[in-house]
Amino acid sequence: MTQKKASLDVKALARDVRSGSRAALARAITLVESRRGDHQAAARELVQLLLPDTGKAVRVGITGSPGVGKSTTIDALGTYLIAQGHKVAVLAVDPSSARSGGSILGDKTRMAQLSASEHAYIRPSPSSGTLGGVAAKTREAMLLCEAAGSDVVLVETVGIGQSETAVCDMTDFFLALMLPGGGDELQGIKKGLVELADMIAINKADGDNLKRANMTAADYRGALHILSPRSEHWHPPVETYSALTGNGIAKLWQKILDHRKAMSASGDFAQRRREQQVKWMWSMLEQRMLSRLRTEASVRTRVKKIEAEVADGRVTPSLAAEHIMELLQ
Ligand SMILES: Nc1nc2c(ncn2[C@@H]2O[C@H](COP(=O)(O)OP(=O)(O)O)[C@@H](O)[C@H]2O)c(=O)[nH]1
Ligand SMILES: [Mg+2]
Repeated sequence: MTQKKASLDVKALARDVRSGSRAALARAITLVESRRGDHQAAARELVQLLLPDTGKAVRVGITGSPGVGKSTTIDALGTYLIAQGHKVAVLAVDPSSARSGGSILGDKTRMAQLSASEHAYIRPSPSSGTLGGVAAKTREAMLLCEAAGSDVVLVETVGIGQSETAVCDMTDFFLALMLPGGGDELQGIKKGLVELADMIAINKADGDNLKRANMTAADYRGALHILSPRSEHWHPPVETYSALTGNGIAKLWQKILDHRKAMSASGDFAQRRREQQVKWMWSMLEQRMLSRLRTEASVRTRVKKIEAEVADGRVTPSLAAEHIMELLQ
């Protein structure tokens, strides 16, 4: 067997991922992240093979401005969960990581405990450019982690609108972290973040911050009161905690479990997952179509020509769109 063939033995890779091999999981995610056409085809086959082994994890999205304590929280929560016998995967969606030269998860010193554990798997954001691309790869990485045995997946994102929506669309529970006081307590409301959140947690409720954290929590409770909740079966709670001392971490997890129970009982849980799957399909389709138009040499040349005709006013944009659709058939 040639080297190339061996490296694309998808069935063997699927088996190794299923067995819980970290090395296999890392290789599988690298395959999913690859832009090579043959790799992408193999990755699709791999994820399809592993699909029956996915879906059982608790998927939690975590957002918050830089410095709010996301990494510290993931370290504390992840460590707590591992002590309870869970296997935790940590992923990230950070489309800016290619430009900034480092993912939000790059700073592993803030996750020292967790990264030392054999029951945690931490993977930085893919740095492939567009948000759609990064999100798609993170979703597939999440499925691979589940197939490898992770029963909790934490997906971190930067506090930027579109990335937040993307992470919300791939998780069961969306957690928004905030700081005590400081005047930014209503930021999340202006940005519409609060509408996405299944819980608001005020971090750094320790030392001198304790009182301010409680006041901030009260402000959020008041604000949430006037917003209509996403589900009639769940009213997002506002909690305070400290990632540094670990105070309140167990309570956060309990809320996540309460939410899962309430959503499962009402049928909202299954409905959210179904909607996410379909949304995901459309976003993949959109991406593949755009990617064909932009990268497939023969198509690209003709698209460029049509584009020039539109620019010159020789062809109407709608007729041009029609011609481009024909190219895709
Ligand atoms: N006092 C206090 N500081 C915290 C807490 N959580 C995080 N920090 C500090 O806040 C800073 C930013 O934390 P980090 O986890 O890197 O934030 P991220 O940018 O959201 O990932 C670090 O100096 C942390 O030590 C907390 O619960 N209490
Ligand atoms: Mg961080």
